[in-house]
Amino acid sequence: MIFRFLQFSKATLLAGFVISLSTTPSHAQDLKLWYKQPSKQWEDALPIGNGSLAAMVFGGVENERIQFNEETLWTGEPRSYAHKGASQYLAQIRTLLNEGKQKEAEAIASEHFMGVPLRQMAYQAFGDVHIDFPEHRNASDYRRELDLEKGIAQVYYKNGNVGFKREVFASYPAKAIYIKLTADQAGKLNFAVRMDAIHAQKNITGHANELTLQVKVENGVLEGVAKMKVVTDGKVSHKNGKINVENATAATLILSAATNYVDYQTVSGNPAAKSAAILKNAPLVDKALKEHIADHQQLFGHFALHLPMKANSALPTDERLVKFKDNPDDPAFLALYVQYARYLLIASSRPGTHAANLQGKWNHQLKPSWDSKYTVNINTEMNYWPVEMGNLPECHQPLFAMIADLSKTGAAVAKEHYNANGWLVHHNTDVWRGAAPINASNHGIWVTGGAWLSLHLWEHYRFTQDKTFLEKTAYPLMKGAAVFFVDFLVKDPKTGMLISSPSNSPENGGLVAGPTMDHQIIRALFKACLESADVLKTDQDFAARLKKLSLQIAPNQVGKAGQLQEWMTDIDDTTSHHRHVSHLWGVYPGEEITPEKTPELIQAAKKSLEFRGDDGTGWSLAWKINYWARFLDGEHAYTMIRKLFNPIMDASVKKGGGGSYPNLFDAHPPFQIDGNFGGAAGILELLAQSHLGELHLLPALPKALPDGKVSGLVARGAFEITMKWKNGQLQRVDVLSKAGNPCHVRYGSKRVTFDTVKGKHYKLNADLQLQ
Ligand code: FUC
Repeated sequence: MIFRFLQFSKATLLAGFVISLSTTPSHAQDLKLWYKQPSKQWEDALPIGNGSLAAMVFGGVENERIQFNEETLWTGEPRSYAHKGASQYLAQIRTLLNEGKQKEAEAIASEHFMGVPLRQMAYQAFGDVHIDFPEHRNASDYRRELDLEKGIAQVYYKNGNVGFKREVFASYPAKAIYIKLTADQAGKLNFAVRMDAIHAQKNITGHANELTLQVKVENGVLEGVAKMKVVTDGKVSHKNGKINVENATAATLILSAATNYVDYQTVSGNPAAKSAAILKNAPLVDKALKEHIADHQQLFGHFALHLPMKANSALPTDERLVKFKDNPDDPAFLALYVQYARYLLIASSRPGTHAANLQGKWNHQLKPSWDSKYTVNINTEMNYWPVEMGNLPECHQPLFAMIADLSKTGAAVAKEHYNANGWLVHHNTDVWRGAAPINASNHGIWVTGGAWLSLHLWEHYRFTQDKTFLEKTAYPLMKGAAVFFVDFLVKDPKTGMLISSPSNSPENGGLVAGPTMDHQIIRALFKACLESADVLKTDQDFAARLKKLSLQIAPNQVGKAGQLQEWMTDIDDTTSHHRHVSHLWGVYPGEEITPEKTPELIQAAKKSLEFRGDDGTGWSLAWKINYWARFLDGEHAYTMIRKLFNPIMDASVKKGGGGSYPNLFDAHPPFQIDGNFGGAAGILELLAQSHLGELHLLPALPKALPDGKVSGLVARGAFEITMKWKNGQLQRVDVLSKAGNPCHVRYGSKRVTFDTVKGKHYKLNADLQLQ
């Protein structure tokens, strides 16, 4: 059958095309990742996403591959992972730990205390779109790029004397992925398109200008349907699940995908109807592109960071990454890295979608590393570190929706495992909102996942000052998390202090009574609840109780090697280079250990970090950037940034320390997106810190960043900072007060305080004098 879908006037199309088909960067300060060759591996391909759909664009000449995901395609089924009757063993486990019988405690816990099943479920790749251009064997002037400002992946090249262009974007308003193909000479575009998947259970059908890919996961109840329609001015024919387009000037492929997942308890959705409805409602590409760019820029454009371009800044991104290793004088690369993280958040975490998982939403495997789920003993939280400072508070919303679900599944686990009120989450969760301990008792029993997540609600309030959010959403969830610890904390027979037992210092040292990190998190949660109760003028008795309990929780301790103790007893191995440095949580993202207020503890924390060393997995390096920023040591933070930017050009190499792949995805290795977000947060912490109730400007500026300008950087108290610095010195700053709070500003040893009116700007000079 032959169809003809007229969509464009050829004249307009060609005119627009010639201008944008350029093989050299228009100006290299552009917020673009760009390359002179197609992807050789998945970690070269460029990510796009609209929160629920994600895709990797490979940019091959003769064969384009667009590997895509839909966020709800996971293995498994709705279920509670709680272990019935586990709480009967709690006292015994605690006693064994008190008696120093760790192995026995772990053995009992393995048998009676772990989630059922023991492992959580896996996020799944969905499918691939393959576009074949068999005639394109003479490519020249090749360039592919990811335009962070517009949210579009593009490919340009010439085949003979005909220019070809591909624009690929994932639209949040249209809920679909668009692949627009154009030739700069009329009728020269010929290609075949098909869909495929790596699932054993799959079915590919087509008719007229549409293809349908159905998949079903191997181990679970979820199935997905992806649909693709071709809109073109060329001749369309369909055969054997493949669509051929001939003699076109332009063609757009519109892709939708959906599953039967409705929520963590419900799988009664109709994926075929959902994806058909998306396609039916999808606007034509010109309108969709316009709406997409507006939608993307309305978030992306809230923040800008300008750091100077240097000799290497104009290089393609992969070459620039390699060069950075020995010649890190490329400040603009840090700005690109921060903006890439913001781009990735917009692409993977939009209101109404799920929280960004271990790989954001980008996964090409059925057995991804760590199932590409949510590890909440660092990784999931790290994903959201730059979201408030980077002026993307909307992108925090999916995490809050997940926390709301977890407060329910976690309440069942609190009852079943600890006979406690409130809710908790252990070290992992998945799309089914598992909250019970998983994998192994020596690291799966870690009780402060929900508490740490809850602090994100508090941070959102601190940055936005949104009292309705605090009252309706944040405080009830935070309170539930705190209630759990009121019941759970137990007296340490040796010190008489309250401790968290059983738990562990994430993935280091096995099951213990009273890891330092837990106590820091619980104190922070109690403090957040106290302050919330104060703001909301509610729950005074509960607040008083938390205050009293806080003072009884085991404090931070300095050990014999001068280190901050990771546990209750002074047993830290000072030769260990373990990737987790969890006991420094109170330095970052916590704030109870600070240079001014607790100088001895900050010294001890630094000592601990020095013992651990500068190496680590991607996320570990990223966390260390933030630690050094909070130590106000910009030089050491910059050393860590260099390590995070360590080029890892071959993704099959899984050994060794972390770094960055050619597409700047963080390498654990393997790929894990947390480092992208943690690294960006660390760079922002060098420019401003606001956790201590004042806007501390340029608190840890490294020598490598002497000049720069930032705008739209958000600080707690709902202030938006625009500032410029030169030769390492602040030039001027403009503070926009979004909530009318009093403003305390600090720069070096200078400090100023002034009242503000909501919506007004306040300009200060380098001496912090109001202008
Ligand atoms: C924790 C870390 C690992 C990895 C995994 C996803 O288990 O210890 O390094 O990041 O999460």
